[in-house]
Amino acid sequence: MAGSTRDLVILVDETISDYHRGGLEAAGWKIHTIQRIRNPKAEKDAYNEWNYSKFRLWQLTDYDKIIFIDADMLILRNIDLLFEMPEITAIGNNATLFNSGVMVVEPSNCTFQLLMDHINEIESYNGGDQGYLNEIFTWWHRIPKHMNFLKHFWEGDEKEKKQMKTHLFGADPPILYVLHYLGNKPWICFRDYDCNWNVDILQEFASDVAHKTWWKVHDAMPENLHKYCLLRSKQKAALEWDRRQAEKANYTDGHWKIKIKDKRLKTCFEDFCFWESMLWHWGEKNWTDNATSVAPSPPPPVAITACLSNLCDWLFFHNYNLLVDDTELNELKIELWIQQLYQHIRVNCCY
Ligand SMILES: [Mn+2]
Repeated sequence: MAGSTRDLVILVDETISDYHRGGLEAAGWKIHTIQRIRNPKAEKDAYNEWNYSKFRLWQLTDYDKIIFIDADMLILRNIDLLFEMPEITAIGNNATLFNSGVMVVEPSNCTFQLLMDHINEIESYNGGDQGYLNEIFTWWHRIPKHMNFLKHFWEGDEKEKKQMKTHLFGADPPILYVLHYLGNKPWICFRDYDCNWNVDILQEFASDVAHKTWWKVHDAMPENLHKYCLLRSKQKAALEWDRRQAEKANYTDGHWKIKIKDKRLKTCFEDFCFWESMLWHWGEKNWTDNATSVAPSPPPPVAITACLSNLCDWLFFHNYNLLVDDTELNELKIELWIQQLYQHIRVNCCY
């Protein structure tokens, strides 16, 4: 955290496991458990269902002032100077709206109550906490973009602008104070390149230089923390899925051709490690274009033996993951899940 001398407090809800809390503690964070706050205007299980939990910041009244930071940022230079600024201090997204990724906040139960009182009536322009907070805090203090610099190339960015941004993403010693990783995050990609390259709608977020900057920080972390950055089997399959789509579309950046050397590809920490099986049916049909696509045909009738004794646990585990871990549930993920289930039956049931 770039030499901050202040308390590092992290708000976690009940969805964060003891294992991961342990990792956060080992990294120097004080764990503060909160009750989630549901956004009443969000769809069930949508990405923004619980993001009003951020309002809990105003209940941290042990502190006079907080610099709130999103979880998808690198703090490259000390930002303690922001403690001199009042609520709300933030960077501008445009002429009138602030970005809620970095904010100076002054905890107050009264303000918290104000936020909660209008939760059913105020409409957020983007469906998230940012839109809501911009309705409440219409008078705010603008700081330079370097305090929350978005890893993003806008469509209208000229070549020089792109070069300038790339220079900022990679500068050593750093020029930016905070780098905000929009799009796919480096820790859910392979080390070899920014996986935003493999998805056309995410390519505006792709920057190998910014990606490398994150990995430099990762490698400088104590070794015992690296295990918290391993990839789940499901994620490996999803990455390979995207790579194959990019190959099929023959994207000219050619990142999909890179042979992955990241050791995390071969490291597994889950019960289910055979992620390749999740892709067995890849290319047989196109899930996105064919709404009538069906699950692969079920295996022959199973001689029910020991396999079923842990099947319930397995089902519960994966179903739970699917609902709780995923920010968006789509056909592909459900399909992968069904394939995993069949794989489990093939491996563990004797028929
Ligand atoms: Mn963010």
